[in-house]
Amino acid sequence: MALAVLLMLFLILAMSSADLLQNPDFESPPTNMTANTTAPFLLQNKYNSIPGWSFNGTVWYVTSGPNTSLPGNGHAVQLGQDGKINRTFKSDSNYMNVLTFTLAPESKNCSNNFTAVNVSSSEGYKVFHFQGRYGKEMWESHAYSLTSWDEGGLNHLVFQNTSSYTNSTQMCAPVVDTFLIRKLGAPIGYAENMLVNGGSEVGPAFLKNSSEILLNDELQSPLKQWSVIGTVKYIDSRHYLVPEGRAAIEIL
Ligand SMILES: *[C@@H]1O[C@H](CO)[C@@H](O)[C@H](O)[C@H]1NC(C)=O
Ligand SMILES: *[C@@H]1O[C@H](CO)[C@@H](O)[C@H](O)[C@H]1NC(C)=O
Ligand SMILES: *[C@@H]1O[C@H](CO)[C@@H](O)[C@H](O)[C@H]1NC(C)=O
Ligand SMILES: *[C@@H]1O[C@H](CO)[C@@H](O)[C@H](O)[C@H]1NC(C)=O
Ligand SMILES: *[C@@H]1O[C@H](CO)[C@@H](O)[C@H](O)[C@H]1NC(C)=O
Ligand SMILES: *[C@@H]1O[C@H](CO)[C@@H](O)[C@H](O)[C@H]1NC(C)=O
Ligand SMILES: *[C@@H]1O[C@H](CO)[C@@H](O)[C@H](O)[C@H]1NC(C)=O
Ligand SMILES: *[C@@H]1O[C@H](CO)[C@@H](O)[C@H](O)[C@H]1NC(C)=O
Ligand SMILES: *[C@@H]1O[C@H](CO)[C@@H](O)[C@H](O)[C@H]1NC(C)=O
Ligand SMILES: *[C@@H]1O[C@H](CO)[C@@H](O)[C@H](O)[C@H]1NC(C)=O
Ligand SMILES: *[C@@H]1O[C@H](CO)[C@@H](O)[C@H](O)[C@H]1NC(C)=O
Ligand SMILES: [Ca+2]
Repeated sequence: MALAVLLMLFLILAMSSADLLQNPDFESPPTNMTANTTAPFLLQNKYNSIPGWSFNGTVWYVTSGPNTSLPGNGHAVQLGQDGKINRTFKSDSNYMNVLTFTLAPESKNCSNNFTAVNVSSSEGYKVFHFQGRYGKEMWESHAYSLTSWDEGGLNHLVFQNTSSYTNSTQMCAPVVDTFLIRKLGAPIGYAENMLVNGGSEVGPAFLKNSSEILLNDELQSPLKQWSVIGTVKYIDSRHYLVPEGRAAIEIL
């Protein structure tokens, strides 16, 4: 019995390597950007590229400031007209991969639903909106589950601007940052709880600076074994009082 418990713990530890991506947070600046260059900095194909990423359309390299709030004091990219960024990573077929990323509006004027990014992968896509009413920050963490991949285990992730331009006084191009991939192992069931992943421990990685991730409307949610109807917050025990373990769900 004790051995079985230890094995389960080992699985949980083995899965939590959170940085499978190179330059996941855009802190390695674009080539051809000197110390003198001021952000926002328009990226142009072939003159400058962001290590680890490809891009197309209008993409800006931005710095956290009064207009754009980011997790930490860092940098991010903003997807303008037809703007998209993409990258490839190798999935480990023994695990389900879950992506956590942050989404921010261009300015405070863009709160409700104007800011949207389409995240696509080998298996489909999902459009994420900045909801702007569940937290104190001007950015939100979202999660996307990756359950399949191409031959060779490759997953192609694409993030593109799908903000609809409904208000000409508002520029609502999405700002994205901080991509974490977490490999989810087998969920744990406790002897006294027949519900697999009943403790909701097996879910997306939290950002270093943030303790909540928004999950909405998904049959196969990033929270292993759970479907989500409506919007819920996945919260971390470091900043919230959770009944048990590492994480919990707050129904909104
Ligand atoms: C920064 O700009 C100044 C003046 O424009 C220039 O003299 C200097 O060489 C530049 N430094 C770098 C690192 O590009
Ligand atoms: C840097 O970008 C400018 C255009 O913005 C281009 O003329 C120049 O060749 C680029 N330099 C390098 C090293 O790519
Ligand atoms: C950028 O997008 C355009 C239009 O979709 C396409 O024709 C072009 O090949 C793309 N460029 C790259 C480098 O992917
Ligand atoms: C913030 O936004 C205002 C209005 O769009 C603009 O005038 C100002 O230059 C921006 N500031 C920075 C630091 O980007
Ligand atoms: C995130 O953490 C860094 C240092 O780890 C801190 O400087 C920054 O203010 C934090 N940002 C937020 C939004 O909490
Ligand atoms: C992307 O963002 C810009 C705002 O800068 C907007 O004009 C445009 O309609 C958005 N959508 C697409 C699909 O490019
Ligand atoms: C981005 O997508 C283009 C077109 O599909 C591809 O050629 C390129 O290798 C991709 N970039 C990365 C970093 O995966
Ligand atoms: C936000 O909207 C207000 C009022 O419409 C305007 O004065 C301000 O410049 C806008 N800010 C930005 C960053 O666009
Ligand atoms: C934003 O979108 C959600 C889901 O589509 C909807 O329930 C909500 O009412 C929208 N909020 C606003 C302010 O439009
Ligand atoms: C999202 O992106 C995928 C892949 O490019 C595309 O097939 C799909 O139509 C897009 N959906 C929306 C709503 O933009
Ligand atoms: C556009 O945004 C401004 C500033 O938030 C607001 O005053 C105005 O009513 C909006 N217009 C439309 C058509 O939504
Ligand atoms: Ca960053």
